[in-house]
Formats: sequence, C-alpha cells, structure tokens
Amino acid sequence: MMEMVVAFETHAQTDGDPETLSKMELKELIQAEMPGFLEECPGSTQDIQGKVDTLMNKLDQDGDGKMDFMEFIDFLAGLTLAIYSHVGPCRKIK
Ligand SMILES: [Ca+2]
Repeated sequence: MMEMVVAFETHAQTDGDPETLSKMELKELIQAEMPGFLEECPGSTQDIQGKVDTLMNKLDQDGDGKMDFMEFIDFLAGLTLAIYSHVGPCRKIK
C-alpha cells in the first residue's frame, strides 16, 4: 500500500498540482504500476485513452475532472475487491 501512496505522490506532481491526478497522470500511473490493466478488458472496444476517460468519469466523485487521493483510495479499494472476488474462490480450493 505504501508503494501506491508513493506512486500517487510521484505521478500527481507531473502537472504542477501535487494533490490530484489528471487523466494523463492517472494513465501514466496505471501503466507504470499496473502493467496490462488498461489493455486486458475482454470485449471492450475502447482504446486505452477511452478506458482512462471512463475510469476517471466513474471515480471522479466531486466532478472536478481530476482524481484526488480519496478518490484514488476508492479506486484501489474497488480494484482490490475485484481481484479478491476473482482470486478468492481459487485460493479456497487449495
Ligand atoms: Ca475529483
């Protein structure tokens, strides 16, 4: 988790606003920290930028067009739940 905090802080500084991620910063963070995440969406017809746009639209709770740290935490929580729901049942079989 500390790595994700550092990743947020590192990528959020790119455009001079260290408190939020722009769409470009979000895209760069995902591509650096979660390789393949934007590419691996079976059935999706969106290109990578379209996926980033959709992700930002869903997660930008205050509608300012940027992702603040609390919105980023919600993204991580949702992602963690999705991974658990996919991997959890497999672990229980062992
Ligand atoms: Ca926001």
